[in-house]
Order: sequence, then C-alpha cells, then structure tokens
Amino acid sequence: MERTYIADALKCEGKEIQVRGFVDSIRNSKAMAFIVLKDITGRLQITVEKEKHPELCPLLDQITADSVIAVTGTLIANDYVKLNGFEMLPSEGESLKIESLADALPIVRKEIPATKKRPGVERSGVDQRIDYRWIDLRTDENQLMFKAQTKLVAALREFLLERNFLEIHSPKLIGTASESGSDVFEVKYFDRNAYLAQSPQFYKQMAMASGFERIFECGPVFRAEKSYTSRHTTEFTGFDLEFSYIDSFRDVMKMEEELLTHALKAVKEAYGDEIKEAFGKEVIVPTLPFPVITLKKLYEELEAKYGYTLPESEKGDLTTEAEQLSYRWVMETYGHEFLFVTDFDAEKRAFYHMRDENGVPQGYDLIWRGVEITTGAQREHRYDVLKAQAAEKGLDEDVKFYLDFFRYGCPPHGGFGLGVDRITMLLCGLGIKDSMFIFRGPNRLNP
Ligand code: AMO
Repeated sequence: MERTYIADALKCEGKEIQVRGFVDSIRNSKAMAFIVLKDITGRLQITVEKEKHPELCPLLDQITADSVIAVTGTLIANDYVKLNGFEMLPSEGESLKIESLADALPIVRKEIPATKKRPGVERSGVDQRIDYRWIDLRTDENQLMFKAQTKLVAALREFLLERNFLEIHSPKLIGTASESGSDVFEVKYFDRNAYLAQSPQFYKQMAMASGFERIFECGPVFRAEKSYTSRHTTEFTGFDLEFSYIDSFRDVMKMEEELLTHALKAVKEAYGDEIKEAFGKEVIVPTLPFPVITLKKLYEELEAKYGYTLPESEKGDLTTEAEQLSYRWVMETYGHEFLFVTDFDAEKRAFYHMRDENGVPQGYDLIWRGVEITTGAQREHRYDVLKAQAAEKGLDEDVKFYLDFFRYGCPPHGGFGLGVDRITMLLCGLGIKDSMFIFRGPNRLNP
C-alpha cells in the first residue's frame, strides 16, 4: 500500500491507508496503547485496543520514542481525541511494522516542565544538541525553520528568474587567496595548494564580463575566521547576485529591497502564523523604500540619542555594538526593521568597490534587526582604476587573473551578497548555531 502523509490522512476518514513516521510518544497500558506518530506534515494518534490485536502486543512492548514505524489502518473521527479529533485504528493482521528501533535519546530537545509528580528536565545545551543534530532537527520548530528557509530561497529565486537573471554555479576551489586577502582556508590540491572561495565575488563579476548581464548564485561560502559570536560561522550559504548597466549603487539597493520584500511576503503568507507561534517572532513585510543613512550620520545619531561613543580604532566602519543599536534607532525613527548604511571609509572596504570623486566607496551594508545581512556595491569596472585600487591594498599580484576580466570590455555593474543563515536566524530570533542545518565553527567539523 502506498504511504499517505499525515496531513493528507486527515482528509481520508473511513478509508484504509498507511502512514509512516517517527513515534512522537507512546503510552502502552494493559488494555490500550496510544501512539502519536509524527511525519514532516503533522501528527496522528494511533489507538490500539489490545484485545482486538493480540498479534501487535509484542511489537508494542518494543516500541520506544523516536522509533520509526509504519501503520495500516482506518481513520475515524473521535471528539475525545485531543489531537485533530481523529485517530487511526489499525487494520486486522500485521498492520504495524517497526522499521527502526530508537535507543534512549542522548539529548533533551525541549525543556520538560516540572509537575507535582516529577521534577522538570532542562533542555540540552546547543553544542550538545549539535552533536546529535539529526535528532535535534526532528522538532516541529526546527522543521518549520527549514520549511521557511526553503520558501525564502525559492521566493528569492522566483523573483530573479522573472527578471531575466541567470543562475550560475561558480567554483569553490580557487587558485589564489582572494577578495580582501582576509582569512581563507588553504587546501591540498594534488601537488600544490588551493583555497576555498570566501565569496563568489570574482566569478559573479566575470559573468558580467561574459555578457550574462544579470546573474545570481546560491552556494557555500568559506571564511577562515576564528570568530565565536552568535552570527559567525566558517561555512555558510550565500545568496549572491550581480547585474550590469547600473548607474549607481542605489540601483543595487533598490533591487535588494524589492527582492527581500517579495521574499518576506512569501514567507509570511506561508508560515507567518506558525513562526509567530513557535518562535514568538512576527514576520513583518517591510515597506519600500528602506531607510538609508550614512555611517557618519548614524554615529552622530547614536551618540546624540543613546550616548554611544565610537572607539577611535573602529572609525570608518560599523561596530557590532553600533549595528545592534541601529535597530533601536531605525525602529524609533522610521518604525522599520531594515537600515541601509552607506559611505564607509575606503580603507575598510574591498578594493573592488567603485569610489566617487571624493574616494567614498559606492556601496552599502544592509542591517536587519540589528545584524548585517548584506554587503553590496557598484563595482569598479575600469581596469586601470581597479588595478590601482588592488595595488593600494597590496593585492594586485594575487588578483591578476581577476583583473584580466576587465581588460577586454566589461559593462558597469554592481551586486550584493546576502547571508542566508543570518536571515533564517533573524527570522526565528535564534543564534547561528541553532539556525544552521549543521553549524561549522573553529571548533566544529562534526557531525
Ligand atoms: P561580506 O563579506 O559582507 O560580503 O558577506 C556577505 C554576507 O554574508 C554573510 N556573512 C556571514 N554569515 C555567517 N558567518 C560569517 N562568518 C559571515 N560572513 C559574512 C553576511 C554578510 O553580509 N563579496 C561581498 C558581497 C558583495 O559585495 O557582493 C561579500 O562577501 O550576511
């Protein structure tokens, strides 16, 4: 018999069907057994009257929580059943099969509150849960998070495909340390060394020199940074795009705000209520345009309103503290969750950002709920200027292959990189370890 998802089973009253999934809980008493079965779509109570099914009793005695079983039976309405008002009654004969028995679980996925009869049990810490991430991911909350992420990425894709963007897949093994020259992972590559791409930056720009005009890529990004914050990981998923024939970095900002608004609308429609219930976070579809402020003005505002003083060493860049405070500021000033920050110092930005006549990089950071989710810019596409800017950062030899992209004709262009894991984490109000499928950090290479 074909397997029916639990969400569909609930529409099959009176029919004999088969459901398969994890045992969410089992109550096995003398006369009756109640199993709550969970699959990716929902939960269903299976009620076994033992007298009617003596052949199932030895199996029922074996079943543990989180075991995987298959049950064939008939769905009937029963007002006494709290779960959906339905229960499944197994068919006669061998209607229950144990597919896999689970050992006692090594982690506590959710806090168990104390009752009069027994003390409460604390939830395991995040690092312990990551050790057994596949078990941790079975919770409704975690599965919801990945359903929402899937929706988000699908909506980003959909928006861009409708606007003639091509999807590219650039190499992650590259021959030279790239970008800002900041920490990259070196890997053995036969008899020499290669590096893991810290961004698809060079290749998305190469696509502009290839005349692709509009491209995006969703793929892994590697950063050899020893950061131990709730926002940093050594490998994450980047959603990057690049497009040609822009007149200013403002065109890039416009594209991004429209893209994100579309994606958040899709997530809200599909999962807004569930996210609110599971994580206590409202999915807010932002209004257009997003607020914009220069870095200098932002610091003035933060100082005047909240007494924030910028450490001298951090001048020209956005500090983590200021990033967090900017959320309060943008909410109080605009009632908006997003903030574009522009006019960083050239010294603090990548060499490939175009600069204006005063040397100001033509780019931005986008901050959502107090965390940077994007860097974007118009790129310098004029070979001589770009070469000089790379030389200024001591990178001209390293990026020679990249500079060549600009020698044989290249349209003006710009783009941005969005951290998918950061969006998911902010959407659910979690830290990065809790919101990645599997977190990677300086001390974490397993599972
Ligand atoms: P940037 O280095 O700012 O820009 O990265 C783009 C976005 O990626 C996310 N991000 C991270 N997420 C988790 N852990 C990290 N360690 C981490 N580092 C970055 C953030 C960030 O905004 N080439 C440029 C993009 C461009 O100009 O198109 C770049 O890589 O959300």
